[in-house]
Amino acid sequence: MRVLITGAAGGIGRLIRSRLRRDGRELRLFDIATVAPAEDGEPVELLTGSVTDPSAVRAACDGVDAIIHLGGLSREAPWADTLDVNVNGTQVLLEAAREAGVRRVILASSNHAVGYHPVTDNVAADLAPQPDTYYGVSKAAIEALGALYAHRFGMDVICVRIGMCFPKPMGVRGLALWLSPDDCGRLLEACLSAPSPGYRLVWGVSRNTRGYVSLAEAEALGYKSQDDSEVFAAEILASDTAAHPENEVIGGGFTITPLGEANPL
Ligand code: 15L
Repeated sequence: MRVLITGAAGGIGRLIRSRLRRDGRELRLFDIATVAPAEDGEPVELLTGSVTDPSAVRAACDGVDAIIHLGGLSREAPWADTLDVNVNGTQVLLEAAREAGVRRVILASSNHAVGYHPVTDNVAADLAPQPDTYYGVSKAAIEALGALYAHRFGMDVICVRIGMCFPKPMGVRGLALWLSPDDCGRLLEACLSAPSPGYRLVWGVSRNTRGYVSLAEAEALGYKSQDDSEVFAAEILASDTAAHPENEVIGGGFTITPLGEANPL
């Protein structure tokens, strides 16, 4: 089985590379930036290119069984860039996947597609978009493109509204939204292997004690989280003591970042 990972040089791409290693699986790693070279015997193929370049993306999709599309801007940026890289880039990817006969595509969406939703218990994964930034708008558009390709062409498209995937959660908000790197690997495995999922929208988070989004939709695909941010709670609560009124909505700090300007994490 060959799996294409776009954005393989990015934060999540680097975290999942070793975690998705399986006998009989080859990873094709695609990025505009340099991807770390293969380790001894590591079954990977490295391709350089932009997600907005149709011929490079078509070549990347050739002979592929499934795609994990992480490529794109991962935070707020000027509208023209966001539209081009995230929205146009995803259309280019889905169209190339369709042409190449790739049956399954996993799209990296984000909590910022619904960043203005208030923090309430058990927030469902299929919540209508309430983006908090241009970046959030692009993620809502990515989900819509995925739905179009799934419904029109019968492709399996799973959009994962990722909370926050770093080695450790960042700040108090991260205690609720953390997706541990190991759980990210588990969730992507479930997305790759679930039988005939069609179009799905799921949250990508760990089973955090302080979590508030629903895991049920991801669990229906076979995901079983094994991690909980609570192990970092004491350390984070001691260092992040400021009041955070922005954290009353899911998107937190993104909701107060100026539109179109690069924001800190
Ligand atoms: C995201 O969607 C970003 O890609 C990531 O870098 C984090 O900033 C995360 O959201 C977050 O909500 O903190």
